[in-house]
Amino acid sequence: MADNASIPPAAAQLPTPPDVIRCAYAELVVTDLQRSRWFYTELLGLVVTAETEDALYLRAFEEYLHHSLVIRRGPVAACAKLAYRVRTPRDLDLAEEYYRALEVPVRRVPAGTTKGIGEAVQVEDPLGFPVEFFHDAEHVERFTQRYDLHGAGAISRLDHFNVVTPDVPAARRYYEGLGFKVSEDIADSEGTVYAAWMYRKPTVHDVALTGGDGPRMHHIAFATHERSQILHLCDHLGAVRRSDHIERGPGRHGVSNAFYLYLLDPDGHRIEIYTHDYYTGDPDNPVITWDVHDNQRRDWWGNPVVPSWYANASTVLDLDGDPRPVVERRDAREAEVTIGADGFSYTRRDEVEQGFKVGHQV
Ligand code: 4SX
Ligand code: FE2
Repeated sequence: MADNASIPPAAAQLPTPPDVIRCAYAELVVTDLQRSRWFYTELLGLVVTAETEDALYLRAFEEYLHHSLVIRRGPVAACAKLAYRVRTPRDLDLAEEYYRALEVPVRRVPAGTTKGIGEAVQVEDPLGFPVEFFHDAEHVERFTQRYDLHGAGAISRLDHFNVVTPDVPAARRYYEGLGFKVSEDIADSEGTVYAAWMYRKPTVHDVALTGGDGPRMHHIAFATHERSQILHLCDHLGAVRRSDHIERGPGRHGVSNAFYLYLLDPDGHRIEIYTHDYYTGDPDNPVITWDVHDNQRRDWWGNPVVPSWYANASTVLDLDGDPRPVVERRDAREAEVTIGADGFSYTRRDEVEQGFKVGHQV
């Protein structure tokens, strides 16, 4: 068999992709900057690197690039950008050529177009997301050992993006073309794929693909060092009677094995706090495929996923700042096949195979 037998012809004809290091920052549009300031700086404890009349540039305690999150005031809540860092300045040329070959909108912007970020290539990716590639960024103080500043819920760094897209296998092929590898996915025995987790840095993911109407942004995830920091965030929210910001968890994921919590910011943007996934950096890292009916896939303890987690996600903007229309998912939806009258899930597959009626109805 030829070496490239598994490469789809379209990908084989594309130029060399840029060398993506990792997911690096996101930009969210919020409708009330002061309300969001409380959530991101007082509750989550993110550090303010810079502030303008209409935007906050935030980083976590171990980050030394200018920001990992921009919160910008705007008329409608949305995700304005998902940014990846590339290895060298030359990778910006590769990014430009790559996306021109994909025939999607591409724009090269000078340094400083986003505060603290060098020259960049902005694209509307084939999945419809506003994506930026950059190499240079302003360095700021890394607060790793500023324990005097870390609260009990200290967040260390950005971990991943999660995007909603109708056709997960097509999105997976697009990201594989860009050099990402799959760590885990969720499928059924008929071959429908419901979600996939993909990485460049050696963790479970930089981006997760969630099957649904898209393009929409499902969540942005930040990492802590300890589970206790996630539990503290829950206690903090309870103490200020803002527990309604908690959407799902805390819990242990099946996929990724990470300990998690999903919060909703004041505009409903979903933020995950995540810790303790595993190393994936060897070239033969095994892919884990979960059965969509396995009731421990999304929560290792079998707790049900709340319907809003499947249903809701943030609008994304195009490069002109206009909301992107959404394309409907045509394949089966995970919530339908696992929840309610038409759905089922099990805890012990062998008992299901033997025909016992032990399926866990959630
Ligand atoms: O819900 S899942 O256990 O599938 C999951 C969701 C695993 C890892 C994640 O980062 C996530 O958002
Ligand atoms: Fe996540």
